[in-house]
Amino acid sequence: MIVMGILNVTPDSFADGGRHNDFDSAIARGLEMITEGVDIIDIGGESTKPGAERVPESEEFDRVIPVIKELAKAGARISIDTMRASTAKAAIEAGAQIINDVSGGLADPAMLTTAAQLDVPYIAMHWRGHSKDMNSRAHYGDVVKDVISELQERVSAALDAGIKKDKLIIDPGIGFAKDIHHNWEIIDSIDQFVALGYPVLVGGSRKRFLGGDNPDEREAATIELTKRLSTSGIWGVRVHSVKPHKEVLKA
Ligand code: PMM
Repeated sequence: MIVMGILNVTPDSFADGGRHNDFDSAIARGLEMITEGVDIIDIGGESTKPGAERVPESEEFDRVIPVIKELAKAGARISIDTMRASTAKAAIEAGAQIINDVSGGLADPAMLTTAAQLDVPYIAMHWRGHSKDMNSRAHYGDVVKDVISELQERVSAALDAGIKKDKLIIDPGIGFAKDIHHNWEIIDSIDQFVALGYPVLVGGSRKRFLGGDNPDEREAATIELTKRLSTSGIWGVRVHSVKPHKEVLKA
């Protein structure tokens, strides 16, 4: 199972603040993840936390592209966490190899065709709308069935746009338009997502459903989650801390 390390290049991600510091801190953390044995570094410039406002395209671009260039030079395998086709294209040209689109092609009508043209792996996550008001969309009949059926629609759209079947990765979108119970039901039924026949990525790291008021308090639960998922047949986990997850997977 692969470990995807999260590198959010957003002003609130690093304690010091300020553009130059963000760049330096991001590179330092990226290099650290490489020494920790990360398989993929997921670089994003737009927060998708519940309630988050959108970041202008130029701002997103300025945050991620220099970091991608630098870490690609260091030999990292990089995914670009973006909902924008333009950012995805620039990121791939700068050295990223995978597109991670939390909207599964819904946020930008050009995304799926762009991913098909670039011919790189494309991660399609289950998504019901932008973070600003996504919690109001957390209504399901049967959450597992509904999320699978909505993901299957995104898979069909991706294939129709020309993305090759062997380039598609799916993600149930833990925490995106889902309450605590929805998230746990999905984790409990993750085999049904694996059964769809595509590699499955799970991004539960430090999210609210793991309990605790502070994301840092959720680290132990995140590691337990990885342990539990390690026998589920999923392809990978998207996590903040790399080393403990690598260790759990080796054990
Ligand atoms: N979660 C976040 C951002 N990007 N990408 C994928 N594929 N799956 C996720 O669950 C996911 C993601 C938000 O989490 P963060 O704010 O901790 O990065």
